Amino acid sequence: MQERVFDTLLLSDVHLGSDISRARDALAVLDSSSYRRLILLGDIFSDLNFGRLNGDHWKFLSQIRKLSNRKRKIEVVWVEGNHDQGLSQIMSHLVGIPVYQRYVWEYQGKRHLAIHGHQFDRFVANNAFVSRMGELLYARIQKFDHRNKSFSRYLDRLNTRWLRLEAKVASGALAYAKSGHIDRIFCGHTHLSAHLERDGIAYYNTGCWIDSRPTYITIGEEGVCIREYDGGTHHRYPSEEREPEFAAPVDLFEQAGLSAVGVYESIRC
Ligand SMILES: [Mn+2]
Repeated sequence: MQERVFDTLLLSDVHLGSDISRARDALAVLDSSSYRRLILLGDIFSDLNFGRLNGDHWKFLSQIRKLSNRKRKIEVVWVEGNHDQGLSQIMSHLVGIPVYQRYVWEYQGKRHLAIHGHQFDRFVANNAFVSRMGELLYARIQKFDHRNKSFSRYLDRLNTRWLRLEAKVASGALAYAKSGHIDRIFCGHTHLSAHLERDGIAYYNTGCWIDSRPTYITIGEEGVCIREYDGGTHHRYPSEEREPEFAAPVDLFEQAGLSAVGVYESIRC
């Protein structure tokens, strides 16, 4: 049987450098799937401290570098997340792949856009200080939660729920896609995989790799699939459709330095 080759595989929020990063499992997915394009959709790093990377984290980075070798004919793209910000120069040198603020491509006549999603999260965008405090607190709790990390994982879910990130990001992303003639928009950032459609535009969230249910997305002949990694067996994960709570105003994008007028093209960092 011929191996299935996806047009694109997307994953986000691996948080290399965090104790609960599932870098080894993410690497297993990269190694066991075939794809023409790989999009690392932001927050691949947890922070800028390279001293926190362990062996698995370095293996993940080194595999990304290998995949980007021209002989492999795979287009590898890094889309900057809020935790990756400022890493674009280092990444293009260390790993040898281009870093984008947003990335646009076409497949089967549909325009696809990949953007991390923090741009639609007003809490992060407008309260950088408060957000930083939350991160520091979370890092501290992680440090003291050695045993099985269950509390950190629980807190991670609770935290995103509490911020209502998912609804904000989904509704902001859908509005953003609409104003730029995009058919499918892909985000990370919320750590919760999701799929919803509005006005003929599809929003997908890639989820994360620091949780008990790590997920990634494939795009191919059969369409878009949110897949759950389960120790070697890759389950298709039923997508949940939820109504976004409110629409983000277009000037939010302007504030974030993302023009919401015209037909979107990719933006390099
Ligand atoms: Mn993020």
